Amino acid sequence: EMNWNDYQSLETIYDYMREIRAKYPDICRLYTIGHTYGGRELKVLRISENPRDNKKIWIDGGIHAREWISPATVTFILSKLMDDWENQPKYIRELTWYIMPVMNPDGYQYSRTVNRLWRKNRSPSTIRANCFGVDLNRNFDIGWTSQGSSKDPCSDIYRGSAPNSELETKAVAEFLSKRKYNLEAYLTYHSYGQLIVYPWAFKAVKVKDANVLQRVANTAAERIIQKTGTPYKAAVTHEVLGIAGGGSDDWSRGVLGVKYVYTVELRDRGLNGFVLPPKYIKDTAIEGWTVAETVAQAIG
Ligand code: 0X9
Ligand code: ZN
Repeated sequence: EMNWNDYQSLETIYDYMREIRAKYPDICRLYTIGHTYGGRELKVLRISENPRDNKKIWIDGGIHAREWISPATVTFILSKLMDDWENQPKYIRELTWYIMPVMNPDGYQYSRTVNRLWRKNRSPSTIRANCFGVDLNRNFDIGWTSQGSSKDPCSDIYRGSAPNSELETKAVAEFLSKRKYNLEAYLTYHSYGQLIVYPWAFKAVKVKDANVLQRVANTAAERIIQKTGTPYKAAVTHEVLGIAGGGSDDWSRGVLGVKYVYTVELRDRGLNGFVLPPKYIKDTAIEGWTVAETVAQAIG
């Protein structure tokens, strides 16, 4: 039932994760790491031949509800890994992969059924009766009060009542905190802009090894051009997107100490924006997979 000719429902995505788990029970483990305000499961699939010793890579999508190309890309990455696991290069098979296609299932469902351009989750505000949702990418516990987020619950970039106030943020932060040993990469897929960006976002400073992160991102961008012809720009986050606190990327670098941290802004550059037509899913997903491959190779 899963395919990349169209955007899929949460149910289809979760069924696909279960299907992969059933097909490769020896190397897959399916976690429910928590539930949303709406009672939906938060699901993560682990792929590993050696969970005890492997270096780890985390990949998530769907932090923002309307960015449908993100869950589509992350499930595509899952398919690229699992359709031919035995023939993957060593640098892929010797990693432990954690894959979470939809971090914000309540928002995704709401965007699919009620309001296409919804961004946040769907938790109700206690201080503003008619306003819903927190921007999960402003709710992580780093630079939470810095600029680029809002304390107004009606805002699209509402940071929440406190860091980790949201069930989704809390579940991911707790899950990853327990697994930070050997966690070498954190990749998070968004749209749009065709960017590969790395910390920091919460302050106008580069990380010490920014040259390494820039070089790996450049390599990914060059490979993407070769494969699909689409230009991606590699850069420091605050320089191209402005300062914003509370992001999952900064949190994984600043709090967990993960080295290879990237936010990938997938297609396009604004022509269709968040409403990317389904005919572009496959090539865009190949671009997302190319970033993951390149980072996996860099971890070595
Ligand atoms: O603003 C965001 O959260 C991301 N852009 S989007 O249009 N997909 O909403 C960019 C995230 C960059 N990283 C941080 N701001 N920490
Ligand atoms: Zn986003």
